[in-house]
Amino acid sequence: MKKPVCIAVTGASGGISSSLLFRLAAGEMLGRDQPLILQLVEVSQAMTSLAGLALELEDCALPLLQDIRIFDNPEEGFNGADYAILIGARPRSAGMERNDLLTANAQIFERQGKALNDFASPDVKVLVVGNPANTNALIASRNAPDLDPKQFSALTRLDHNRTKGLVAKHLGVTAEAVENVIIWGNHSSTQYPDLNQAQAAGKSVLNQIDESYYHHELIPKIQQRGSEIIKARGHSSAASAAQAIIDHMHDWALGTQNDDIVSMATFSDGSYGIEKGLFYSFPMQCHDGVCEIKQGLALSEFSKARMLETQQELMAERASINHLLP
Ligand code: NAX
Repeated sequence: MKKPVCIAVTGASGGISSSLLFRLAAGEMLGRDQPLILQLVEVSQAMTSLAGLALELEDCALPLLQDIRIFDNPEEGFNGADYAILIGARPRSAGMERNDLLTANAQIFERQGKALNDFASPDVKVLVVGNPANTNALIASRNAPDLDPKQFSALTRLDHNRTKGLVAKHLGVTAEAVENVIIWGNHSSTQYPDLNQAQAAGKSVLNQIDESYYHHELIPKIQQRGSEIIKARGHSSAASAAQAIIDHMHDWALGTQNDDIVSMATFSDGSYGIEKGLFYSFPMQCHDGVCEIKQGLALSEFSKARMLETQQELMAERASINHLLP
């Protein structure tokens, strides 16, 4: 029997977590031979409902789940964490400006970054989901000076999976047959879904779809998919976000298959001319618990312009909270 790993999850009684936690505890993220301990973190007002969720998890009698611990603070919640999934964030309320939202979240992710630095495993792998996810990851990482920025990431796998699904539907193949799509940049409407490397059933996707459809319909559809879902169901994505979290952490921990590319927002080391230090979504490959940016991909002028646009948005986000960074 393997040694149990400790997984910390914030926002644990929210919409995404209600889809995520049962699957995670069943072994879908790290494999059905990996025992785990869940450390669930919420704000104090949500502790009663979190306690209820913990009872339900217990009642599943899942063979891998060794313990469930609940906390109203990240310092205890992150203690000894091998994995940290940061879902809880301040949502935008009526009348709140974009900068107010960034500042409110900066306070949350500053404290969580410090808590990870001081209490988590020195090898902790951190995924930020709560929006604005890329900039929240930047803030958490900057507040964790003892951890490598590469231990932090933000979720763009949902955008990646959406791209695969929409391309597959358009071409009449299964999503599994679509490989090597790339999301560049921010998890926002400026993200750039890039199909230049994409293959469907082994053939170039761009040779099979009309360029005008790709540029003028498919890209905006992927960029606006989150809003489309909110409009349709009255809540933001939950089950699909949970799936993306499982995929992201699974690939990080256990590796990407074959030569597949996945999308993750990671610390920019300047690859592809992207501003160093931003958390920017790149094409990634993972082996033995380490993810690296896939190098050497040719970029069209169209791609370069889109990549710059989403970089500029991330730089503006960083500028608005720069005074709060250590
Ligand atoms: P919910 O509002 O259902 O749940 C959020 C939970 O977080 C609440 O229970 C709240 O009490 C808790 N929380 C807030 N601040 C906290 C803190 N400081 N510590 C611990 N818990 C805290 O939202 P949900 O639908 O679960 O979405 C969560 C976040 O994910 C949102 O910011 C959302 O915008 C973001 N998303 C990001 C996605 C991505 O791809 N990066 C996709 C899905 C989602 O939209």
